[in-house]
Amino acid sequence: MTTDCVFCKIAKGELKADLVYEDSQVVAFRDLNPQAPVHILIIPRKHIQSLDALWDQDANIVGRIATVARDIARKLGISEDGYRLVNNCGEQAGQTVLHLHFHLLGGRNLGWPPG
Ligand code: DGP
Repeated sequence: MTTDCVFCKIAKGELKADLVYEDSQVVAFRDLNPQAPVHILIIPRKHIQSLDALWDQDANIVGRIATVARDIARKLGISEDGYRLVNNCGEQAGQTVLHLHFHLLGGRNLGWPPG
């Protein structure tokens, strides 16, 4: 954990968030600034700065995040209509929080390509 990381604080319960799922590896919570009717952030508990900073030995966490996203999508009723799982990696991609996270977006038509 890095002491000034907001997502580490959420994972540790030190900062309030609207949690939708948690287990020993992963935490999922509603985005503070939702871009769709369903907008969930899914993060590893472990502090990993970005996808680019992911070590091969931690790669299983991305698979775990994908299966958690699938289950949350089903639970929140967006899996039939469709949803998007997005990672912003680095400054030009729009990453603002330097703790690996995937956005689960759904509940509306999502444009392509993204901006
Ligand atoms: P990104 O641009 O990919 O780094 O997305 C970061 C997202 O994190 C952004 O959509 C807003 C959200 N966010 C930032 N701080 C907080 C927070 O303290 N709580 C919650 N729930 N979401 C946050």
